[in-house]
Amino acid sequence: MKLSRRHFIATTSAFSFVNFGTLASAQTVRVRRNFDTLRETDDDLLALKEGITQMKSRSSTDPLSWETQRRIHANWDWQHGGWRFFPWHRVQLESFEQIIAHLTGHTSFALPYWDWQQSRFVPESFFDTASPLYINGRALNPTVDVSLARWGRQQRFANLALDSFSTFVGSPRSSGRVENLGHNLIHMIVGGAMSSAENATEDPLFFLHHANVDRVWSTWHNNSVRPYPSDFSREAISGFQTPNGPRPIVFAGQILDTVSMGYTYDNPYPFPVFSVTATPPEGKTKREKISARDYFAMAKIEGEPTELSVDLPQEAINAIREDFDQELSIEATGVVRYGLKNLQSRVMKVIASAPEGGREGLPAPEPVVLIASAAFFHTPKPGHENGHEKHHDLGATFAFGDDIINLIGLSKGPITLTSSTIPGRGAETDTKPIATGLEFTLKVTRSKWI
Ligand SMILES: [Cu+2]
Repeated sequence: MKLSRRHFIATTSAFSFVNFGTLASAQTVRVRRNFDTLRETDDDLLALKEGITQMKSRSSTDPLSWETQRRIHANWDWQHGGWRFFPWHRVQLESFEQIIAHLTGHTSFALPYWDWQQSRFVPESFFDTASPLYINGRALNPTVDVSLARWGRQQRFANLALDSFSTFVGSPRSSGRVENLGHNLIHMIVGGAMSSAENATEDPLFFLHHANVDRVWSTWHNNSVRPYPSDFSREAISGFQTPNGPRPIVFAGQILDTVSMGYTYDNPYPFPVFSVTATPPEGKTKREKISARDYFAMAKIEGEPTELSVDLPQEAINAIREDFDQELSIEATGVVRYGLKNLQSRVMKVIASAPEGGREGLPAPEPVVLIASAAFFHTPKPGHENGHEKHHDLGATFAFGDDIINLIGLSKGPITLTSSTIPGRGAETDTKPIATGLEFTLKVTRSKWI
């Protein structure tokens, strides 16, 4: 296995790491494979089942037990709702792999992944009640198509291959698209233990789901060089158990490439990529940027609202309506936030709409859904709501671009972003969570064909 240049950059960045602890050397790269391609007699599948059985038979206080896995994940360490999501779970899965390898003697064990983008259905063997992969209480059954969580259905969800760091990974305290749209929705659709952060790892499917999430990150990372903020690289991940005892601290910057953790994937994640290149007019070949302007706006909060609204800046809208052709492009990143109280089993949603309707007597254009993110978080323990690290709300990052130019161009009056929450299965319907933030940064770029 040849080390890529990226790998070299990633592991030799500006700050120094304490040590590489148990990180594997590049000579022993294991391959994580698609669960659907495994046969019943494959070593990885046999070891997975055998290892889970052994972990379950260990006492709950044993560091290598199944219950210890649950406790580690239940412990709030900002592993959800922010950019620690990817590195935290990467270390979690690799520690889990070490335990399975140790307990079963299958030292090259690589965790299979469940590709919910292509497979769409949970593999049948997870519903065999005699299998260690089974758990009672899931909401879905083998016939439920999880395509609801697929990104390929809408262009907005499918530009992941082009997404910036903040859109894809998120910020320290707001989740990115992969967590919102891929990860959270699958947790909710699978249901049962999977629907809460406290119990999720009790379902063996958790590990295969997260292996696919990890594969998505790996694919995005390998697609092109993307700068990671240095604060992200310095995120310290700890709290895991390995066969050799507690795992030493790992920094996110050390594990940007899976090879540094000793594994890779059989195939990259199949990003759906839409071509959005406009056709140039006769005789022109490319667009030249003339100017770009940034706008920032945030919703005013009064009292305890359950919905928030904020308008796109009128100046930006006017510019787009005047030049409703190919000369403008827009790009925006925003964050929506809600208090945790009553948020369980709800979906945070932001829509863009034109409340005054269509221009020149046209019907009002359809509102555009900018995000619909299932809330997946850790419930604060009673009495710990005001702990030193308060996590009283949950934020999700959303993005929009040229896809709402039609909404702007075909309507009159303001364009309003509105946040709300919609109840999912098992949600309280008479008590709504409190909105704590809605804001965005918008860049309008003017260009001409040359
Ligand atoms: Cu998790």
